[in-house]
Amino acid sequence: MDRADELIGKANRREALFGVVGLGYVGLPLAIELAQAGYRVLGFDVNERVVDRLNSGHSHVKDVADEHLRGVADAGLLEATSDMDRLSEPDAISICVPTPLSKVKDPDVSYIVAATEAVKQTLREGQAIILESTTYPGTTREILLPALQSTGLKVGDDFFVAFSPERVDPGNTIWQTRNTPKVVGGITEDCLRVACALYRPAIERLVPVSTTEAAELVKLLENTFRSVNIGLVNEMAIVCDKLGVDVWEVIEAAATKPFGFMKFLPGPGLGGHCIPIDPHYLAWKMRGLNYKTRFIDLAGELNTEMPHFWVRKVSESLNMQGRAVRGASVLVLGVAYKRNIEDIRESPALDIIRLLEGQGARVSYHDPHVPCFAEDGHEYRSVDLTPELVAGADCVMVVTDHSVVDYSMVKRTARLVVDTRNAMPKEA
Ligand code: SAJ
Repeated sequence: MDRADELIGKANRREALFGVVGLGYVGLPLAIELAQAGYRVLGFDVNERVVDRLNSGHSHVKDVADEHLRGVADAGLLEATSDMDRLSEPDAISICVPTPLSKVKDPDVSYIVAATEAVKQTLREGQAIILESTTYPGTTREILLPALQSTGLKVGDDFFVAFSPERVDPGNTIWQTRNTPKVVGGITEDCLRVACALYRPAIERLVPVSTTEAAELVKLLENTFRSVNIGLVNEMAIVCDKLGVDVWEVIEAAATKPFGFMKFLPGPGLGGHCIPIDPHYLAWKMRGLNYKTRFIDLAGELNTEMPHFWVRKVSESLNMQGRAVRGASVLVLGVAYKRNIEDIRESPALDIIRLLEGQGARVSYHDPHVPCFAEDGHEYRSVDLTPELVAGADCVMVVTDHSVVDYSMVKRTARLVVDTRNAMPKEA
């Protein structure tokens, strides 16, 4: 029996030990699903505090409840470690590490390189390595494969390599790791077969594709699709503003078309750790091939323009009331990058606050999910939302439309509202 069939047999009998490198919002839910499917799972993270807390039954990931963690840990199916020498133990290793952008918006694959180096040190016959981090097409074949083959072991025979993009949507209670279809691409046929057999017990639907590049591109297409369509409706917001038309009315009416249209909403810009970042991985790769990905670049320009557009709206609106931005008190409602979450990564609210302060405004914020944050060396603390506070502001700016905020009170009380999310009630 060849090694592929051996490993597939182990997967079918749940005898394979499954490693997960990176226990964040992607790796930890995956580790839990694998354990709940019956695998013994060994989680790896460089953060010893995270490892200790996990081993004592405390989850640092909002989407993973402590009881789920304790359930599999008490059954002896999940252990966490920061000892990378133990990477020789798992039969399968999923790598779920961050892929941010560098300061100059180039891909930062340093976490992938570090994880690959760690796996390479202990690579042995019979192991399957699956990269899940969102990255540019070619990463698996150009970074993981050479490093692992430098051990002298042969891919597709001695060990197996695949790419399977993570599709975790933090806070989504409907689509979770188990029921979100999972795309898988292998370096060889046997690599694909092995990776699918390993995931099958934990994932309801697998979507095999022909290469790792195809699998890498699937994720980038998904998120570039969003960035471009959000850029389109943001441009529509600017167009409608110049024409004196309500862009929200136009979009809601367009969305009644039962076919051939998909609703996206304009906003203050593009935040989060996926959409503003992933498309630039593809743009960077294509620049190296002398091809300019114009949609990605244009969407990036438009989405980046939106904080400036909305700060100009504040300035124009204050001006209409005979007030300058300089010295004006502006209350920002919501700093998280999207509603009802606490994540402020890449949030356009940070750009808006920086621009307003740059023009001399006195900015405060209220966000029920973000009690405080630090930016540019400043400490910001969420203020309590009271009618007095709202009435005292020269301008209230809705940047993130959290559901719990009392927008009717804001509408009744505020002297001026600039609403980037159409959150304000229409009725008087
Ligand atoms: N945004 C708009 N208008 C829209 C939709 C989003 O301005 O119509 C803004 C949001 O306010 C936010 C940014 O875009 O600032 C990103 O929002 P998002 O809804 O895309 O949420 P993310 O960043 O959490 O994206 C994740 C992604 N999941 C993965 O990469 C696995 C994305 O692929 C999902 O489609 C998205 O969640 C989702 O659908 O919720």
